[in-house]
Amino acid sequence: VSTEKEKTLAMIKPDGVAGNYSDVIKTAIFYSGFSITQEMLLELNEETVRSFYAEHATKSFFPSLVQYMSSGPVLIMVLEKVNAISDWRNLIGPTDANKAKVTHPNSIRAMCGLDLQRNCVHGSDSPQSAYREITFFFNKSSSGYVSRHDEL
Ligand code: DGI
Repeated sequence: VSTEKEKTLAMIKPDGVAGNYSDVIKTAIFYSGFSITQEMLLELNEETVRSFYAEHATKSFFPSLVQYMSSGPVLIMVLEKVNAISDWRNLIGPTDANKAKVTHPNSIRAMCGLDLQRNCVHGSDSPQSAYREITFFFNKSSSGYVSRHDEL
């Protein structure tokens, strides 16, 4: 665990935005010590989702995932704090919201997720994916990345 501030990409997915969970999730974000350094609400088109989730392109659930993620507005945020990546993953809980309700009842996915696919929120899973995902949506220099991070 480093003492250096870290950034991660967080997203409130279409079911979370449509279910009016944005405010309670942002409250949880602030209570947990994160700053939100960038934020935008947008609707992802299918091509953007395919590119964002390219690592899952061969999975059987991919067409369904693409349809779901492009079904309504999402709230994309850059979160910053020490240990942001793993702390945000811990706060959102396991991928399957139904499992989260049993094993991690205080997690965000337990609170507002519906099932394995409609799990309400996204979080980067490593420094490499945080860098890829933040620069996928936001300008590199406005995200505060310096050249050193380009080597991740
Ligand atoms: O990093 P995570 O979002 O926790 O999980 P992931 O990277 O393995 O999968 C990305 C998203 O794809 C996940 O949030 C929901 C969806 N997904 C993953 N596995 C399945 C799935 N959707 C369906 N329908 N079925 C799956 O097995």
